[in-house]
Order: sequence, then C-alpha cells, then structure tokens
Amino acid sequence: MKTKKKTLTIAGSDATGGAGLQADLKTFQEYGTFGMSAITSIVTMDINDNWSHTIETIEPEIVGRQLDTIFAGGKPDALKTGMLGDIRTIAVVRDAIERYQPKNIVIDPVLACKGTAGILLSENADSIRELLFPVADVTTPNLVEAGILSGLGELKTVSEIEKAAIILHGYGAKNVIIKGGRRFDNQHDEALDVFYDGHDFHHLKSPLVHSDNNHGAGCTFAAAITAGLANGQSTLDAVTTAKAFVHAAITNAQPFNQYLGHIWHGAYRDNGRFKF
Ligand code: PXL
Repeated sequence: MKTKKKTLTIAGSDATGGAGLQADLKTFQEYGTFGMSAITSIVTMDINDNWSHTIETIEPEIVGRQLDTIFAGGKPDALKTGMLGDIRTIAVVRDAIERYQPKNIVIDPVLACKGTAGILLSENADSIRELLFPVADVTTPNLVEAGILSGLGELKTVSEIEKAAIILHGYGAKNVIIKGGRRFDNQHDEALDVFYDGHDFHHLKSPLVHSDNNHGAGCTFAAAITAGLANGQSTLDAVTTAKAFVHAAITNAQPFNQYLGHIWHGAYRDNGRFKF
C-alpha cells in the first residue's frame, strides 16, 4: 500500500461532529490522508438557551505537548488551524511552527461559529493577524472574519472583498480565500468565494444550495484545502476541489435539530469523485 500523506488539524472539538476537528479528521480521511489532531478547546451548545455556545479552552501547554507528540513522528505534509480559543494557544502554535518548520500551513481564522449570531473570539483576531498570517500559505476567512481581520468592517461588494484580501495578504498570508458564500448581498443563486494569490484574483462560483443545513462547511473547506495540498495539489487546484467537496457535502446535508444540520463529509466520495 502506498504511504499515506499526513495531515494535522489544530482545532476545537465540536461535540455534534459536524464542524471543528471532527469535520477536519473526517475530511482528511475522505481525501485518503492520515489525519492527526491537537485539540485546543471543547465547544458545547445549549438546547435550552437558543443553542448558545460555550467554549472550554484546553491549557495552552497541553496543546504544545500534543504538537510535540505529533511532530515526534515527523512533519505532517500539511496542517490547518481552526478554533484556537486562547491567545496563549496562538503563541504556542506559532512557536511550534517555527521550531518544526512544517510546509503547507492553512490558517482558518475562526472567530465565530455558524449558528451563533455574534462573534465568539474577537480577542483572537490581533494574535492571528500578527502571529499566524506571516506563516500562512493559505488563509480561509469568511466574510465576517475577513471584515474584522482587515479592519474594513462589513464587506458588501466584490471590490470590498478584494480590498480585504489584499490587506490580509499584506499581513503575510501567501494566499487568501474569502468565503463569500450566500451571505453576500447581491449573490442570489451562486456561492462566491474570492481567491487572491498576491498577483491575481479568481472568483470561484458554485450553484447556491438552498439549505440551512450547512454546519461544518467552513471547517470542512479549510480541511479539504489542507488535504489537497498534502496530496500535492497546487493551491488553486486544492481550493477548487475543496469548493466542489463542500458543495457536495452541503447538497447531501442532514438536519441535526431545530438549530442546525450537518453537511455530509462523505458526499464527494459517494458521488465517485475521488479516485485513489
Ligand atoms: O464553524 C466554526 C467552528 C469551529 N470549531 C468548532 C466549532 C465551530 C462551530 O460550531 O464548534 C470546534
């Protein structure tokens, strides 16, 4: 059997299994890579309080030990970060990246969860910008995160999104993909993502899926890019495949409760789109 490429997620646990490190590991497996995880936080949701989220952070020192344990087996072929939760954890992650020098680093700058109205982790924004963007090969903010991280606030037009991408690239992220999706005002029948590699913009479109069952889409998108890079795809190819992977997953989503529904991480494979 061919040696599997190794992928790593440094992320929070979503107890429901749709987002967070669970989504990442499922996606890594779908891509035929060997997934590993360092857990940074545990997210729970309260059915009796409008599905409000609580984040329990893991001690940063324990995150560091998990990373040392993982890197003791060699460098993963690609890694991603998700919800980090504590600014001390962001520093621990940067330190590990400096010591181990892994390649193919995808920073998903999680500041909010779908299913929550507000921003959960705004205090993380400065640290992500200062410590993680300079080592990022790819960053994958959604519209809200891109607005906060760029300092531009609410992004309403394609040109504002492109401006935000240029600013985030200026902070050191080599490639920026801003997930506009359907939250984007004048997009009625397409999900639009804007990709910027420091030279060119690419507008990536997929047909809009009219479904509220999209929990886990953001994490899964970043995980799919990570696994694609591990497998040797170019950045643009990895992003394009990841978009198709997530589109299939949303199309085959299933309700979880009255608040959310989970995307199905196995849909792309079900559709026969992976050939290993
Ligand atoms: O979708 C953002 C997200 C990231 N990470 C974890 C989460 C969520 C949203 O619920 O639970 C662990």
